[in-house]
Amino acid sequence: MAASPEIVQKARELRQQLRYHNHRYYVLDDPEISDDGYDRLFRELQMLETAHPELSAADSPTRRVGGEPIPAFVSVPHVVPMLSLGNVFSAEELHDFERRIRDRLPPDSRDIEYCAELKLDGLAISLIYEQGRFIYGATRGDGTTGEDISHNLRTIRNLPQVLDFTEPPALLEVRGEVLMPRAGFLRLNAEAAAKGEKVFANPRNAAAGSVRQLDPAIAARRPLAFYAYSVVRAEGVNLPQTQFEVLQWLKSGGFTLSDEIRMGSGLAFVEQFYEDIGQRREQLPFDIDGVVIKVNSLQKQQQLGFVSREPRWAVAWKFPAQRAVTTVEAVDFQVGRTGALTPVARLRPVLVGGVTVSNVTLHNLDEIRRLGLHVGDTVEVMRAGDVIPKVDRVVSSLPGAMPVEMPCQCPVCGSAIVQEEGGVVARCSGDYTCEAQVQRRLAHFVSRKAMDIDGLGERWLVQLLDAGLVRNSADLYRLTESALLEAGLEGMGEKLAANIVLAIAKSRETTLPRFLFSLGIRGVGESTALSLAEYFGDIDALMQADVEVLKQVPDVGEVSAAWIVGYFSQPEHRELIQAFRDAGVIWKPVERHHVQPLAGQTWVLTGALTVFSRDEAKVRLQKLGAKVSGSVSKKTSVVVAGEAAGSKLEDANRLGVAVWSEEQLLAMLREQGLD
Ligand code: 5U1
Repeated sequence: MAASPEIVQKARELRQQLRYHNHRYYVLDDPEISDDGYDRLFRELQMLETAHPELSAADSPTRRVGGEPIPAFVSVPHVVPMLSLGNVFSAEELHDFERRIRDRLPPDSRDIEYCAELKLDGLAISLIYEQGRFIYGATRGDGTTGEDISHNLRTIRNLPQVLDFTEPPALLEVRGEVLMPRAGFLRLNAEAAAKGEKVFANPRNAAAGSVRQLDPAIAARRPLAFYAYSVVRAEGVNLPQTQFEVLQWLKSGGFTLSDEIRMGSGLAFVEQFYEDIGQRREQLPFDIDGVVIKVNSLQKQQQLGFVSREPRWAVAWKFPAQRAVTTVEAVDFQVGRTGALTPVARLRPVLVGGVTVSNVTLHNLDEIRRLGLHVGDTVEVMRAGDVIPKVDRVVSSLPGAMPVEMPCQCPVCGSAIVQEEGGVVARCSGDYTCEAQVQRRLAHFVSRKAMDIDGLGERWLVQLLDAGLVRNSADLYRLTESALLEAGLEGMGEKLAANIVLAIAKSRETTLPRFLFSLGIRGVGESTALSLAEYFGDIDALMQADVEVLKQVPDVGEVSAAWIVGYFSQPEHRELIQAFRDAGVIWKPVERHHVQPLAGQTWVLTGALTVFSRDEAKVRLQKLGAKVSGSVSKKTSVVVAGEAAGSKLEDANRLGVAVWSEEQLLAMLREQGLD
């Protein structure tokens, strides 16, 4: 039976009430009704929607409990790249920022109006709406491609599923931050601790961990909130002319904004905002790590444009690093996947900016010498925003404090330690007999940029190794659900086992660059793996290459060429590659640039580029056969001069070398299909 107008109205009211109480609970952490009261409203709406399915709107709060788990994350390209923000750390640097803006704007527009916002310490995401309906949302990823996390975003209570505009834009792309308000984070951690589960280090990690779940039911239980901060695409609507007004427009469409958004002219206004927020930072409902200052006029923003993947018209003014003093109780040595030993200071636990810090990496012996650090020293630890905490300085040493010595034997396997690279790097010689190296290699193999096997964290890898189910990465492809279940691994269940086996199976079809990177060959990072794949086209040719041939590959020098040859000359590595093939690991043919229109040419990149970083432009030029050099000579074919190009541009002009703008470079790359 169709719902009567009264029932339709009742359902609408219930939805509005539930949205309001969600906002009070999850965003403001200031609930007005009891949990029971909320449940009653929720059940009443659920009953109406069950009796009258036509009432069950896609944006109903009853839909926010999480749907089916997804099998894996899907990559989505960002039509407008997700850029990062430049940082300033002082009023002087802020003045430099404004000076750079003034130099680029016409003299009649010198009085700059700013929109001042909070720098939220969450996870940047992008949301797409069509005709006012939420279609999908993605993480930032590398700025060009992110991951579709729509299934989790649909569970966030204050993220609008349907926009409140009477005439919604045909297309709208909104950017903002997913975060976990502090109160919800403390509650979540208290519940986890009571159950003996792992707690999150800080709200940012908790938010990031929640939206990167395959199962949306998990995100639905986490107190997440979304705060919008910009519109990057809007079709079928006339946007207001300023950032401040755009934000108010977003609010009218149903998005949550922080209450701390101000508009004003001149740097005195900005400095006042920074001081004010800095003083009230602890009272805000969520963590922030600074303020964001944006030129308010969208027209001026357009005039100013971008440089080195950062807008010229906006900057983050970060709060100073937070500091605390504690003592070094011990210095241990961790063994990495290539055997390198990293000293780690074990500290008396101390709170630094809301996070308990008890271990910090000391990187290498040089760093220990630079700090003059001993066991037992009192040290100052600092942490800036999401930056990993570090020991900043030694405050005092006790007389006779123990100097830190590099061990002679591996702390894990007992093999001899060898000193390399001028005594800075110490390495365990145990190789495959060292459990730590084997475990770290496996962790690298499954990691996102390598074979991207989701759900196989260190917790499982340790257990798989301990149970003897795997000895190397190829063994992963022999794992079965029954083997995982029968091995009695702690916390393993049928669903998890099925997910792990599925994720491993999915990774079988990969690309050659990913596969080469996943092998963990010394000197073969992501970009070298790509260069090797493109140069050789298949792994057999690479395995046969000698040092001289390898040196021809862009990015490969004498030392890494020797490491690559060394790797493939070991029989166990050749057997490993065969084991992958036997297990059905395959890669698509590599798109090789057979036609190398720039072969024989030498290019120089100088100044800042706006669309690609210099490294990205370099890889593309190399694909087209060019050699990319750091200095200009008569033999240079082209100098690409970006923003603020200096002496190299002068050299090019003096020597009569062709000078290209970034636009010319982009047009050429576009023609070659490399944009
Ligand atoms: N409030 C705010 N945070 N935030 C972060 N605005 C803002 N804008 C950003 C970022 C990364 O970027 C655009 C200006 C590019």
